[in-house]
Parts: sequence; structure tokens; C-alpha cells
Amino acid sequence: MATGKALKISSIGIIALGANQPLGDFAPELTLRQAYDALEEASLQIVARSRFYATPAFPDPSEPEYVNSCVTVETALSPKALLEVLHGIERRLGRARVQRWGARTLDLDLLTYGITILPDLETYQRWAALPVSEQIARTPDHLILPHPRIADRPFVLVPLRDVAPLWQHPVTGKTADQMLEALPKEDIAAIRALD
Ligand code: PH2
Ligand code: MG
Ligand code: MG
Repeated sequence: MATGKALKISSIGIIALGANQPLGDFAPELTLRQAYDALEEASLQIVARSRFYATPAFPDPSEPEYVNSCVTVETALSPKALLEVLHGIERRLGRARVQRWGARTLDLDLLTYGITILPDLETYQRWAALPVSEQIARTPDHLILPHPRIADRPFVLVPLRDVAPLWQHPVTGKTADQMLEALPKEDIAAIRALD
């Protein structure tokens, strides 16, 4: 018989939040606040949340701008169970999956889960290296972790830097700041903090 406390296996997940469509009368910022409430009600411990940022829509900046944020959570859920929780919150907060990269009331993306790489390093590297034309045309049919687009997206990296400045990408070893250094300065300057 073991004595003492049982070891609780939990991991740190990092989730990106985004919205650029009102939900009824609610502006995107309010939807993100509701998403934070919903995350707290799920089996997740919020460790840190970023500020809210207004960001130009990618790939078409003539679309309504997004509000983006990022949160670190501690959870005993598996990556797939965590993803199910995120999809459930997206559905409850009005998300209809119509068009890939299209406007949405709420998008919750699992960026990373500990140092887990899914489904395997080779598949991850293939998706991470995909040219933009193919990124638009193809949707992966399995969960890929880390999220293959982290390094490309200032709207992910700027909020990520708030919550995890020392975090290093499990494959490349780079911090959010180091990834931001490789992106066009004007794309980063176009991001404004809202709070
Ligand atoms: N999400 C997308 C597509 N484009 N643009 C911005 N600025 N922010 C997003 O969160 C975003 C996007 C697909 O999920
Ligand atoms: Mg997304
Ligand atoms: Mg998504």
C-alpha cells in the first residue's frame, strides 16, 4: 500500500480564443468573456489569461477585425477530451462551422498540451511546412499538436507572450518573442490591446 497523497497527473494546455462576429446583441469581446466563464465551469483550472487584442482578420483584412486572447489551463483531461470541451463551448456560444477560416462568433483553438506532439513528429512537420495555398484547401482529419500555425500568426503570438513568455515551442524550442521576431513588424504593429 502506498502512503501519502496520490499523484494527480495533469498537464498545461494553452488555448487561443478568437471572435469576429457578434452573438445576437453581444460584441465579440463579450463572447470571449463568456467563453472564459465556460472554461472555468469545465474541469479546467485557469492559470493565466492574456489581455484582449483587436487584430486584423487573416487572410482578408477587409473582413471584420477579430478580438483575440490566450489562456493557459491546468487540466487532467486528455488532449482529445479537452478539445471536446472546447468544441462544446464553441457550439453553446453560437459557433456554426460553415467556412474554414470564415467569420465566427467564437473559435477556441488548442495550441499546445504539455510537450505532447500529435499524431507524430513527421505528420506535425508536414503540416507545419504546408504552403498557405494548401493550408486553405486542406483540413486535417486528426488533432495535430502543437497547432501547426502558431509561429505564423501574430494574433496568436502576441496574446501567447502575455501568458507564457518563457514557454518554448516543443518542436522548435522557440519562445513567442523569438517567433514574433521572424514576422513582419507592420503585422505586429497592427495589433492593439483593448484592455
Ligand atoms: N482565426 C482564423 C482566421 N483568421 N484572423 C484573426 N485576426 N484572428 C483569428 O483568430 C483568426 C483569423 C481561423 O481560426
Ligand atoms: Mg482558429
Ligand atoms: Mg478553430
